[in-house]
Amino acid sequence: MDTRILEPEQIRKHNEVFLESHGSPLQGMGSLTREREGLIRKLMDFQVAIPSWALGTGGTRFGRFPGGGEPRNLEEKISDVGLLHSLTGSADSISLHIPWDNTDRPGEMVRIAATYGLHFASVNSNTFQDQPGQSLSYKFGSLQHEDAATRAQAVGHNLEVIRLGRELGSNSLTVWLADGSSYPGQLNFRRAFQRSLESLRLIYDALPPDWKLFIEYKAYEPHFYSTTVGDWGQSLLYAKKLGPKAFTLVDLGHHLPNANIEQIVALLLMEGRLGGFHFNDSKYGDDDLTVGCIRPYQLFLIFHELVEGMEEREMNPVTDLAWMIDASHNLKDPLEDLLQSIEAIQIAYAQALLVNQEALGRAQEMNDIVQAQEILQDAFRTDTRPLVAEARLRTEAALDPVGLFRESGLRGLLIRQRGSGARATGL
Ligand SMILES: [Mn+2]
Repeated sequence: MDTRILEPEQIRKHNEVFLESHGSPLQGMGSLTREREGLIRKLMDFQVAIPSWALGTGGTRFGRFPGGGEPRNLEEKISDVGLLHSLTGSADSISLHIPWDNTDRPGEMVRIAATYGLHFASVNSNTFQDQPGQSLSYKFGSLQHEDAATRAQAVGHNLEVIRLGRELGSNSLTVWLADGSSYPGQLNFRRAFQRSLESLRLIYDALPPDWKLFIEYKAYEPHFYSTTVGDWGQSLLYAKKLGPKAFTLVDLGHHLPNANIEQIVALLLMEGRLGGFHFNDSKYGDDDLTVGCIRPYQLFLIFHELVEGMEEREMNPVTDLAWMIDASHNLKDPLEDLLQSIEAIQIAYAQALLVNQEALGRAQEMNDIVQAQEILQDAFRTDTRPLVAEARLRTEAALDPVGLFRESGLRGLLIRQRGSGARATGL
């Protein structure tokens, strides 16, 4: 196990120097109203799960350019998320992908995670690639496969993931299926759906009572003609047929271009079937770029629907939805990329909390479109970074996480500890 590579004392020193040169993050924002105090409290409470597969360099089908010092095993992945959590105060859990993160020492992993203040978020199954020694292939699908034995193998894997997840203290299973077809005529859509539903029902029935099943949809890729859970409608259909523990998971990059994701989110929340999120950003497809790097306004509009919809349903924003990042870093340092994503999520959340819901409701009743836009954009154009920084200061995290990561030479340290050729397991 890694020794802790960032001591609390280093963060305190960094914050002192920051405060000396920049002053309080809230300087210039006027006096703190009660509302803003409440908002800072909400930001302090808000936590995002870090995916284990995003701690190393991703790649494309054309190449991979790792930067060194990647976590070589689960302990080192936990250590990396611990580092992100101490820098931001907002990353208190890690989402595992099985079998990439398989462990025969789950109890020990729980203890190690706890030393960083972490727990295990949703566990992900993997039936989109064949593993060494696997008897039947998923080339033509897993839960939808024509062959009953292949379906049974895929179901069995999911049950195994639930079993491990229980030992890790997780309480949800995320299923993303690559199942689909690349050519017209390859598949009978209805039969593929029904076979998938039957398989999912076996998995659903094995869920512990307090668990949730997240059904993640994706429009295309790896298949290019049809996907068996292709959009939110299909995911919702599965969820409704399965029962109250099944939910739709929205990955921001899994839509066709220009889809109105905020409207999807609003309706799923209304139906009580929004389970959680995979945050990322994209220009064209499932680009898995840093959250908020391309469409920050869309991210804000999504958070606006979330905040409004969660209030309407009296939901707890910290516990009732699973907030996760799903990203792949081909160019940036994975940890710096994740720090930027966490910040972008907090900024958008804070902006959404600033929306004057009452005034917006009145403008909508009056068909005052101009005023509605004024209200939304007034919140979106508010610089919430000082509020987010203040929340970090109060949780003893770093005022400037990327700055501290760089000035402490943390990547260099990781490379010295783990080697320049260290390669994360997973994608
Ligand atoms: Mn995803």
